[in-house]
Amino acid sequence: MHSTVNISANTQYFLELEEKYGAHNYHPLPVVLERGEGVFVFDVDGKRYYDFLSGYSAVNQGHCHPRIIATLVEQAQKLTLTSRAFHSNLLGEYERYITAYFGYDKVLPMNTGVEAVETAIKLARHWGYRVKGIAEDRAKIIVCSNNFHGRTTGVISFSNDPVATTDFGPFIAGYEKIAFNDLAALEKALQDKNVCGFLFEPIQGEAGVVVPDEGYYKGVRTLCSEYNVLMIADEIQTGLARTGHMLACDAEQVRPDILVLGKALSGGILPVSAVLSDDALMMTIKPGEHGSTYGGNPLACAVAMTALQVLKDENMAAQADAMGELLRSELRKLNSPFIETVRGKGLLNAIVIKHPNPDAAWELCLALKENGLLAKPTHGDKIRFAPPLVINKEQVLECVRIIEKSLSRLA
Ligand code: IF1
Repeated sequence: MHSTVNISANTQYFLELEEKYGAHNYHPLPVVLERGEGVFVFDVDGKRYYDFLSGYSAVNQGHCHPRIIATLVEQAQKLTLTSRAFHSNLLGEYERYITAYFGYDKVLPMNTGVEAVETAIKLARHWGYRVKGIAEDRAKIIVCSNNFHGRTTGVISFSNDPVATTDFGPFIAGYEKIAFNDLAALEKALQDKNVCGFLFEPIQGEAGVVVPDEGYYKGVRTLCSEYNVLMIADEIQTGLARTGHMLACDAEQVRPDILVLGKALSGGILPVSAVLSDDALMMTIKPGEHGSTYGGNPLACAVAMTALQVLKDENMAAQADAMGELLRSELRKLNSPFIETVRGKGLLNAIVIKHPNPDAAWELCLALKENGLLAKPTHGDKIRFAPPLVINKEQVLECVRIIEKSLSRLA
């Protein structure tokens, strides 16, 4: 069942450059992309692919969305960076826009996702000491096993993935892991009065798109309120229309105390992340206690406003919901002996491959690539299917045909 991988000399040239000059901290598919448009990306030989990864959900709005690019170009010609030593005419506008959009008093702008997670942790600890009254250095944050929140030494301190942590210690104390989707475990952990926050992904992405039971978000909300602990939702991957709602927590009308956003906040154009909360929390942070050179830069502010507006104007949450339902039902109809599970919400989906060959998921992704669809395996046997939210019905059906054809290569 070996997929023949066609690699042109042109492609090979770029693969070798990266191999020779870049750190080997990734194992990408052998495809070299040079252009993107909507749901499609094009390689250096001009071959077109459906993008079923969307930059790990950063490109929800579709590649090179014309309105977002127009904003980028326009603002780039005016002003890109002031640092936070000075004000800009866009920061306040953006802050008003995004706080109204999500319904919070304040926002703290950062760049990458993991920086926003670090920010949320610092905010929760500050609140723990300055409002809740936890004794110095005793604050604790509850997290879930198999979490993925990024790759700083701080954030990997509470990872249980040996690949992410081995030989990167020593780690930071103050975290307790509980099972995901387990309200009893959460209530037990909340008995400790030093707990200031519960940090979780509404759907676990890296773990293989693990969707919790209905009622989990409501249960988390109730318990966090009852025990005076901050509910911290990392919606970096699940937010911004990806799961069929603007935020995954919206599915249960639940409002976290701290909302963490990234990825699609710029539509895949710049690293833009944000932490939102109300004054009681955010006002515990004083000048000099936190920040970032690029955080809240005018280019990011302009791009993020358009990226958010596009999500609403193009009804992307409803689109993700409808196309997700279609994709999952069509995949289930394939009745493939090699697909053990089809799961997900909206357009954040995964299949679990069942095959005697442990490399089957990788082989399938190579076959998908040959047939014009890009997806990447995770943890050996899972493949994420998360196209840009602008995908339409005919395209979903075409993609399912590509998947069906590629599955036949596993036989
Ligand atoms: C990579 C995974 C996805 C995230 C959540 C924070 C971050 C991420 C819920 C950090 C980042 C990425 C990073 C990317 C792979 C990817 C990923 F497979 F690793 F888990 F999407 F599912 N919180 N997720 O998912 O954001 O600092 O990267 O901007 O290559 O590491 P970042």
